[in-house]
Amino acid sequence: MDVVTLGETMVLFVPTETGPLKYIYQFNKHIGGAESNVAIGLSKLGVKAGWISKLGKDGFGDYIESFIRGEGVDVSQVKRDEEHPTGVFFKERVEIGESRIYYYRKGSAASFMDENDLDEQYIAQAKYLHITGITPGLSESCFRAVYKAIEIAKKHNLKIVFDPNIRFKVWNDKEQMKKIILDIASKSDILLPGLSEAKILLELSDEIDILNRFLDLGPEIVVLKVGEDGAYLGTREEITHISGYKVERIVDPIGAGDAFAAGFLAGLINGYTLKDAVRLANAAGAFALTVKGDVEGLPTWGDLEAFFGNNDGFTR
Ligand code: KDG
Repeated sequence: MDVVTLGETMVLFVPTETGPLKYIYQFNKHIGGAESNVAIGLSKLGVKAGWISKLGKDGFGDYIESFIRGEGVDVSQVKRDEEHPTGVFFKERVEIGESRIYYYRKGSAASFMDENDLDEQYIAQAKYLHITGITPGLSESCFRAVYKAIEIAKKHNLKIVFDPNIRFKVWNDKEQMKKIILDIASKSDILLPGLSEAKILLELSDEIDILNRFLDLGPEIVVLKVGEDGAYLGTREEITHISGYKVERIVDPIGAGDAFAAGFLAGLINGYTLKDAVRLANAAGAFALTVKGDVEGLPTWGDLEAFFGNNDGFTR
């Protein structure tokens, strides 16, 4: 395994039409979970990825497990819980403004994950541990699982990749959320915050100040995502802005950060320079904006080659 990740994945119901949920009668079934989105994105780019989680022993759990396995991700570390259900969430698609999300995940099987669900040897053989700020907010036992995973990663010299992924709805206390997310950021090697969450976490607004403050916390690489303007890459040596790609019709921005993480890590694992890995990440993020679900837009190498104009133009 090149990358191991852990977190909750839920069944995602996407309305067939836009408008308030009150008036929506039909939904399409998808899956969504930041960490498995990244694992699927990596697998589509030929990177060996494993996802650690817990699902209910129910039809939704069967669906999620077989979908993720079908995308080539290793699911050998996914446990099934007889007593607690698989979580679900709904998107509300609007014509004006951003999609909203409604969770039905309290007491889900995944929220009962704990440190004993981690197999040290499984994590030890990977090169990167990918985690997000969602999992420690799910429950006290998930919090312990994340910190145990960090401890194992440090012991076995894995690089820790952390996406803060602020989700206010999973936290009871916002100050506690900030404290925990900043603490995990300080333990990570690669930090991938979005601009709006960085502003919340650091109470700063200037991109360069944000990058410097995050670098001071400890990570060797910080990539600050700034939407269609691309990203800022920060290391101890330099801070560079790398332009993004404009998408004519954004269908749904949710999941773009996960595609970005997958593109960036796939770039690093394939020996790209940091700047080129960010370019790849920007492109992968742009692909994710074009679909209603979280994972269906994640690109393959073929998609990226066509996007960068490296193919011969013959598609049939
Ligand atoms: O990044 C996309 C995620 O927000 C979505 O898949 C659901 O994992 C999810 C969450 O907890 O919000």
